[in-house]
Amino acid sequence: MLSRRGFIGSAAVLAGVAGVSGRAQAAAIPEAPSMEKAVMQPPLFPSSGPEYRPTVTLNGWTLPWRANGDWKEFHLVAEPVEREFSPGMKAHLWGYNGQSPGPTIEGVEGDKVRIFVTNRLPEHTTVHWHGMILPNGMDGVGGLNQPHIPPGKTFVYEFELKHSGTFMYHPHSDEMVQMAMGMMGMFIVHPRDPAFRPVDRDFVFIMNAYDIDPGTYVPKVSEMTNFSMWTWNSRVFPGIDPLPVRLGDRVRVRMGNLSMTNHPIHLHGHSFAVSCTDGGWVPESAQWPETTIDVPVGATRAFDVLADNPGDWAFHCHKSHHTMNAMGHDMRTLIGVSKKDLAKAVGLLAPDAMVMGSTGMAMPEMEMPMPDNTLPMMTGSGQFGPIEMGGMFTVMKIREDLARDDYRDPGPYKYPAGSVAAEVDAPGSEIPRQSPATGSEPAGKTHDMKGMKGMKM
Ligand SMILES: [Cu+2]
Repeated sequence: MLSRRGFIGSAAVLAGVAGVSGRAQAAAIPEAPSMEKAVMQPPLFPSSGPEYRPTVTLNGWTLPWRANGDWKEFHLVAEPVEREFSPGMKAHLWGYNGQSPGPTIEGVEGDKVRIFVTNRLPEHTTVHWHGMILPNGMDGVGGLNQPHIPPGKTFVYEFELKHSGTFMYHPHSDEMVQMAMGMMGMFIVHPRDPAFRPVDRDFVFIMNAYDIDPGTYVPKVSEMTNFSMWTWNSRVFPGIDPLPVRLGDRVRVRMGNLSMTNHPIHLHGHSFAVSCTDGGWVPESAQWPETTIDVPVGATRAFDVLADNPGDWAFHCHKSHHTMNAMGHDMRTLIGVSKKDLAKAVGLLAPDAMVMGSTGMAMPEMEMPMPDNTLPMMTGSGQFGPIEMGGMFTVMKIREDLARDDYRDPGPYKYPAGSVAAEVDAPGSEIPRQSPATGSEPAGKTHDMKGMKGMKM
């Protein structure tokens, strides 16, 4: 829920604003709301100005603004925050207004925005508005375009939202550390014409990765490749909100990527088209059908999809290591190794060790004991058993009976009778195998198709 920090003192107003904007100098700084919960907040419908259909942010919220003359004023506070990745693990990060990532900023093409940035970090920072067409002195590269914002000070950015689209914000100041600590957010600019490619639901999230050792709380900021937590909005499955969607809705999903690698994001059961990048809207004549869209590092992608297929549809990064939580990447592959001999040999060296993984790593109904403050490598359960996922995974839940603008989790999908893959009576032991010696089919009985008796529910 929102809490109010109250107003920043007038000394900070004068110290931060002087020399940057004469127009803002006399005005009080708007209050900086803060978010305590890591749960998707309802869309923030505009109370004045041009109409638009607001976005919702997975496990996040939209930053409220106030009108001041013909300006929209926002207040970001850069500060240390505690973020729950998923129940059972919290991280000590840096973020904005109580959470990492920061709140989504929403405006409308043609708006004039004034964004106050207060620095409550132990070191200097700046904010860069990724993808925006703006005056050079508002671009936020510390040292190049502006002085860094010292700890305790407030700076103000003023620019016009020249074009609509899907943008981001992040520091351009000790960038490696500050982004590895979680400082980032999305910036959505709605078209001025509400009839331009309208959608019924508009979801937003940003991707990042963290390297946090089990039992610890602070990311290792110098890590470049070997991350343990692959997050959407600094959350991992099963802590990532589902995307509740009404059957027949036109849905837009907007994604930013400020991790150190690309993410091929895949939606099951549908075909979609990329509608927007951080460079602008993709002309309809240039779109092609996809089920996976690669989101490069330092880029945004939005896709539009007609939700015409009811059910619980997996929605995830297709790099399979990115749908895992903390795991050791130096594990040996034990598939096919006889566990009996191995267990005997390992037992001589380490009597308490447990040998596993010789038939794969699925762990039905079982999770290993763990140190404090970490998460199982794969976890989560659905109505049919363990889901065996982690990291960048959630579910788009398409339902006929959802109300417009209802974003509550509708629970598990009720499958029509006879529509779920199910076991058949088949003599599994008699399935013919390729002969390793000759490479040919063994002589004798072939698979008995008469054993199949149709699907059961
Ligand atoms: Cu990925």
